[in-house]
Amino acid sequence: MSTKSKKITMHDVAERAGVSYQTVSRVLNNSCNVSQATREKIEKAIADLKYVPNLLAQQLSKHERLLIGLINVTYNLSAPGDVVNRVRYYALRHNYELLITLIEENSLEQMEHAIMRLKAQMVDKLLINVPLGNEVASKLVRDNPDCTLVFLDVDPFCPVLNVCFNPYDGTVASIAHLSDLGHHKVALIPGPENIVSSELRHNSWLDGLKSHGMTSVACVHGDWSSKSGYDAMMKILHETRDFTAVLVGNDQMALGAMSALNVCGLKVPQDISVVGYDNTKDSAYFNPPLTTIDLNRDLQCRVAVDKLIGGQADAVSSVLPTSLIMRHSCARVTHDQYSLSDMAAALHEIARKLEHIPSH
Ligand code: IPT
Repeated sequence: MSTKSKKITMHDVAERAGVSYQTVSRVLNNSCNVSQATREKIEKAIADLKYVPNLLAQQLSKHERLLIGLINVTYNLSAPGDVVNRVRYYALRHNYELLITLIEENSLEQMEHAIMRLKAQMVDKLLINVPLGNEVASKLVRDNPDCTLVFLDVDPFCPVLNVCFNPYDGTVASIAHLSDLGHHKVALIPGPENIVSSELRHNSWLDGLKSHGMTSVACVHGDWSSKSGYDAMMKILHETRDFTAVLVGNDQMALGAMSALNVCGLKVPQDISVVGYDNTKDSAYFNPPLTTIDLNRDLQCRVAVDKLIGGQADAVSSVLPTSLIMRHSCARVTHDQYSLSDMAAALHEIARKLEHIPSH
């Protein structure tokens, strides 16, 4: 025997309140031709019976779909999880429900499948927080003219409608900061290869280092996770110790990198300075609190949801700035941090200058 009780319908509510089915329907649709007394009777019947209105049926009858679809990479990383929470918050503020589809791998096939599943649930407004190259993103837009697609993880200058960050502002500020503190040689731990945001951050480091006359002495990619940051830092330390700072592609990898430095007896920031990327909430509580690049994800999600439900008037991409947040993981270079080769070069330079001083 089934233990499930019978599903309560609008007919049950009407019977309990002693009104017609149409009157219940008018109350559920917020129509104004119902007296206050009748409305209260119906609301009481709904509460007594614990009736749950069928949102989908209501929306279908009004030919409106208050649904946003979000296709997200699996959120065991902190930034994608943050996006889900914030998109949900802004969707609900506009009375939209959120349907989430997670994908494991950013392939065209998985994307097409995810879009199809959401379309099958009558969703025609989609946010896509999956790293995609220009070609795949443009193909998805071409193949889905019946949907509005807003992308959160593509090149900000890609021709599809997107709300993305320009990593250059933050990077330039972080490299200028390290240069002011006397750093010349750095190690790099970028995110995964062939991922747009990771490559943009990496390229912006290389440009920034070049313009400040600094050099990258080692580079090992991670996969955004703390473990990969730890492994990459260990690998770098086995190759060389001829650097005074590390630029890391996100805060989670920076956490792992700081742990590896610590295990190897190097103190942050006295021996090695570290800069992260993301300004995730936790980074303020790392030991030491992490200097990082802020991506205003709240703004990104608010603007993206507005664009998605705002219609054609808002159909222009927004490039959001990134900025440096200075905490305590960077310090001025001291002389005992110089490597033997740096010291030899400095002595050589002093000797050269002394040779030119006329003797009396
Ligand atoms: C990007 C994060 O900065 C990074 O830490 C990682 O979580 C990655 O997402 C996962 O895809 S943010 C992205 C919108 C550029």
